[in-house]
Amino acid sequence: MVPLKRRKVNCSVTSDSSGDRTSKFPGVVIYLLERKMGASRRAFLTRLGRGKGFNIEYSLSCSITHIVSENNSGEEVRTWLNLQTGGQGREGGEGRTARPGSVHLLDIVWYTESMHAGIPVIILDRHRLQEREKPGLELAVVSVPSYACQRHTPLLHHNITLTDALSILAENAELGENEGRGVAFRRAAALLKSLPQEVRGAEQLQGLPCLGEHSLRVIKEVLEDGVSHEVETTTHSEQFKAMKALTGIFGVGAKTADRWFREGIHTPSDLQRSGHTLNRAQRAGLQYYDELNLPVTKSEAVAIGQIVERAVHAVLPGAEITLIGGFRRGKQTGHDVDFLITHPDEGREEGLMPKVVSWLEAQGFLLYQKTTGNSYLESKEGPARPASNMDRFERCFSIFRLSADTEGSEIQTGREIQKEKEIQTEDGPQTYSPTLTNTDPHTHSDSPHPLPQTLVVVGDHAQKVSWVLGHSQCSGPRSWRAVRVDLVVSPYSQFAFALLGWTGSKLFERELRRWAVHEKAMTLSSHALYDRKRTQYLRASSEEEIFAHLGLEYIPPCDRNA
Ligand code: 8GT
Ligand code: MN
Repeated sequence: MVPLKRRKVNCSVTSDSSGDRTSKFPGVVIYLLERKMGASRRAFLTRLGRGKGFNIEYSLSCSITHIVSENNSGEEVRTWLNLQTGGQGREGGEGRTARPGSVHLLDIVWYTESMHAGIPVIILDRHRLQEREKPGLELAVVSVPSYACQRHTPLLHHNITLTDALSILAENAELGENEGRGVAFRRAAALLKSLPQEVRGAEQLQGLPCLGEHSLRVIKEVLEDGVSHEVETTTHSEQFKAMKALTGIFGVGAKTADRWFREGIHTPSDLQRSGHTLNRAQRAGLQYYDELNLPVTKSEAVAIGQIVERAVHAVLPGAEITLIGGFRRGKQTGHDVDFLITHPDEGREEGLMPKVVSWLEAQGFLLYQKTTGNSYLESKEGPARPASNMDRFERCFSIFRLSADTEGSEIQTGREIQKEKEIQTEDGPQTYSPTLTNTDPHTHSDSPHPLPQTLVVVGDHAQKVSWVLGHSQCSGPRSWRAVRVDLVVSPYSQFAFALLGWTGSKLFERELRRWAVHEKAMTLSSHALYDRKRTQYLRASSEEEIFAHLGLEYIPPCDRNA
């Protein structure tokens, strides 16, 4: 409440004031709220009060000091007051309305006790209007830390409708290459994901960090109307739809998509017809467009993991393979599958990727791959290098060819697969030769060439796959699908940093780096942690140690879904 002395004294009174000069209690100007009280009771109580020397006004004015109501919650009275005062009330100036927040909002109990006592009684807590609790709406949120890396953010949370709305606006900002705006929406969404309960009213958000003006506006709109006008407009906009469709092509970023959009290309089919020269990644992206936009299931990820394990162990026994990215955070589906590979004898991992890729290619598992070498040199790059998402590990961006066993959903073991191959390949395993023509992105995927009946999983993918591009060449359900797979090789000494950096979520990682720089004067990357004050690298062999170096509580992967 604004202290009385700060309030203007000379504002005009518009009421039928009973003449406060005769009031026995200057400084106490009462307004009885008719809402729920009724006109006749209000008139009776007014007469009663005035008879006892109280100043009771019939109209709202800036001189009102006490608003008394019956059967209303504080929230209801504030809402009502806001409506009367055009949203914020005015103090002084035209001086016609009370200013919400600057008066005592009191229950009728205070009034009747004052009548009884013949003087305005001291205001106690029980006299103040209570906030009505909506069922199950106790606000358990006391304080929420402002960095997402300080919070537990589970996969399943309570505010899906709100976070979906904010995510669309974030995505739209990112597609428009407005990174700052995108991050602001992502931070707001991440905050909502970390709340222990559903937000049902904007008043619950008071005092929470990360909620900018724009995000709050969207949240309020969704809470009140069920939808946000801006979100609706965005999702229906041609540009947003086209940008999503075009960046959904593997190898196509926002810049390229925007250029194409301006040329009138809105869909992958438009692009295919346009005759644009595409790079190798984009050609593969276009060819497997529909499949790569189908979510990858956990069982498919596990199946791919088995293939990767076989490949890696075939060329470097003892190497360790870890499923990273969203699946490590507990997601049941993903847009790709990410693996981190290392070997306990540091140095043994060098040059591993080309060998793994050769093995996979020879077995017909790869539809596309691009390998980049390790370009990280700690001494040269570490401290000087800004915190960044991009790292320099030996890395392979690929598209796997995952076979589906339409008969069942059992994932076969390596030995079973080998056995199956022996049975199915007439000439036995020695002469077995996967059809490499299938790895050429120019050929269509349902090539009649014999394919290795290698793995694996499945379920109903074969039925679900209905790729638009090249559809005419498909003659029925296919026994395999294309899956985006990222392989990363890390030296053992950097493994914990790589694991932390590649587990995500992207926002969680960004927040970790922001925390490191701003709160700890440290630089964190997927390779190392550098302490700028002590001018030294901080070693770690586990994620727990990195959190400890950063002065953060350890957050397990399943709670990094910011
Ligand atoms: P998903 O289910 O959509 O695949 O979700 P995800 O698994 O969380 O996302 P992702 O795009 O596959 O990225 C996995 C994690 O690797 C992210 O947290 C990302 O920040 C991290 N990451 C790095 N370095 C790089 C990099 O150079 N490129 C990409 N794309 N991600 C990187 O640490
Ligand atoms: Mn991923």
